[in-house]
Amino acid sequence: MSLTDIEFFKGFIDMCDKGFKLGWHERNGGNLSYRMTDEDVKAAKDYFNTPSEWFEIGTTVKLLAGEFFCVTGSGKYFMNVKSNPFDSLGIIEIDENGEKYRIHAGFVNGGKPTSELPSHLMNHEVKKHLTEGKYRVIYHAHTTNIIALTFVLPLTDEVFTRELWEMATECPVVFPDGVGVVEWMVPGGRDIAVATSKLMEKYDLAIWAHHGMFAAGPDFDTTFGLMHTAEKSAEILVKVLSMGMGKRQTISPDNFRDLAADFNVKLPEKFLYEKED
Ligand code: 2HA
Ligand code: ZN
Repeated sequence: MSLTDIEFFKGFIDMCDKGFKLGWHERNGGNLSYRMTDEDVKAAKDYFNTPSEWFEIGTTVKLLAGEFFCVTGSGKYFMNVKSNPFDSLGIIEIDENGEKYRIHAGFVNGGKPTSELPSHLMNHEVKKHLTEGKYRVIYHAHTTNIIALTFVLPLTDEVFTRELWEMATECPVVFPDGVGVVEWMVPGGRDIAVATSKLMEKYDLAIWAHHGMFAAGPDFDTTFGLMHTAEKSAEILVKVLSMGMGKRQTISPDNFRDLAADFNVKLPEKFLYEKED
């Protein structure tokens, strides 16, 4: 037996591999974190090493004190997660003040958690609070078509949400709250983490202009599916725009209202604005 026989660890590796195969993780691009359940910790504990010293997170996440996370490593490649998980991934524990972490497993060659750890943990903190502990996964990917769109569309929640919704009927059902947008910022630090976690109070998806996307969800499949759905929609929009003729027809605000009624979802009216031709 090893960590790789435990369900959450298998699911984590599998998700990294799926993202890599879709082309979202060039080199060391992207990162993933999972907030472990008590059962996960119990099962994984047998394979823990002597813990490392405590390191600063770079922000405070009081609500996550004492929690354990599985996270991808800084500078590690998603391409290698499946073949070399213990080099690419690690399990960390947050201290009692929510300010430091220590490593219990993985990162066998002296690695450390993703450079985006502050964003991951601040997003986890928001989602843990708002979903009463239901959400456990935060995923950052360099989704090609979403990134391309951040060069041509206005960087507003309203425009990105509406355009993505229009490109695939399932989108308003999959992300009825919409998607938030952070204008370009230096990655890896607390400022971008604060901006992203603010958006996570309203949405499960946040776009980082000219960089990628963050998705949040209760489990691996739902979170990956959300990223995949938004990126697929962005791909359709890139194709539509590339044809150079504009849209001849599309899904109208009233169509969305009908869909919302039938599918029992609430679509905020701020995304159903009238457009000028
Ligand atoms: O881990 O994706 O945003 C590399 C990145 C930084
Ligand atoms: Zn990135």
